[in-house]
Amino acid sequence: MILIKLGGSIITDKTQYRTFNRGAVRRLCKEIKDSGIDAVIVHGGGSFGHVLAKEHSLQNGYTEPSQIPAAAKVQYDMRELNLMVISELLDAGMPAVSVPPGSCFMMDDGKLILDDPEVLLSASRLGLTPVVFGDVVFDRRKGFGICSGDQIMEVLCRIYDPEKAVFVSDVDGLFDKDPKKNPGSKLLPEVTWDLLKTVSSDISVDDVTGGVGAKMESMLRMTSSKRDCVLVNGSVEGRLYSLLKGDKVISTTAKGGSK
Ligand code: ATP
Ligand code: IP8
Repeated sequence: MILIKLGGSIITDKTQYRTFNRGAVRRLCKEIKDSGIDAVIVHGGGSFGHVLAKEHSLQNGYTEPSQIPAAAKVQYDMRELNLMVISELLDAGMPAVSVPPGSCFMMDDGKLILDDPEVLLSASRLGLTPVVFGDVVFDRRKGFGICSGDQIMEVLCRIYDPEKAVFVSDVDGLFDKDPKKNPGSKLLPEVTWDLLKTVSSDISVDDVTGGVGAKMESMLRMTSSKRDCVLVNGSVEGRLYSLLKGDKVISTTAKGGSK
């Protein structure tokens, strides 16, 4: 089984509120289907999640009543995004089912709690493809919070023990500096905890869940001697397909297991 996260940077335009990249999602769903792999899919929030969440500081938990309509609206926007992703997976021939974290899971002080994986495992056992996503999730201490798709990937990694975990974004992998702002930046084919410290501190995007820096930390925690964890560019046609088929492609592989 391969765990795949379709990042908000590739499935949406992160600079424009609620802008879905249908063409890219359609192609990526076909690449996943054509690869023939058994997949569990997670997706990020992009401009359906981060814009309003940031405006109302939802990531810090409940602080004032004016956040409540925003929390409801972000959950609504994320469900709309999720249904659009599911629709493309169904059209590609994958039996995708939605597992909304805001209704199925809890957090405790920002940590995702998933005591009972029965829903997910039942879907997978039947041959359905669970699709989970970053969401507004209730929190035992903070009222609510934002659970990122990357946090979900880490928890699903413990539940499914996948052979590989793949993060799809809109750039070739991890660079020494943000490649969109620094044309001369260099791609790092492999990353370790030590190497991550040397990457530019301008690593976070305008994002409530920590950007690519937090993503690399999640990836490093998910690696093991048996499992590669790879960041790949989903905007290049065929690259995800080749990676899923086992070919070596331009990407960044997290190495080294736990800290
Ligand atoms: P989301 O969190 O919404 O699901 P995502 O999973 O696609 O999004 P991002 O957090 O948006 O991931 O991270 C990818 C973005 O990080 C890229 O679009 C890139 O511009 C930006 N970025 C900043 N610094 C770097 C860096 N050093 N290397 C690679 N990408 C970087
Ligand atoms: O895009 C965040 O998930 P991510 C989801 O995976 C929301 O970081 C609701 C902002």
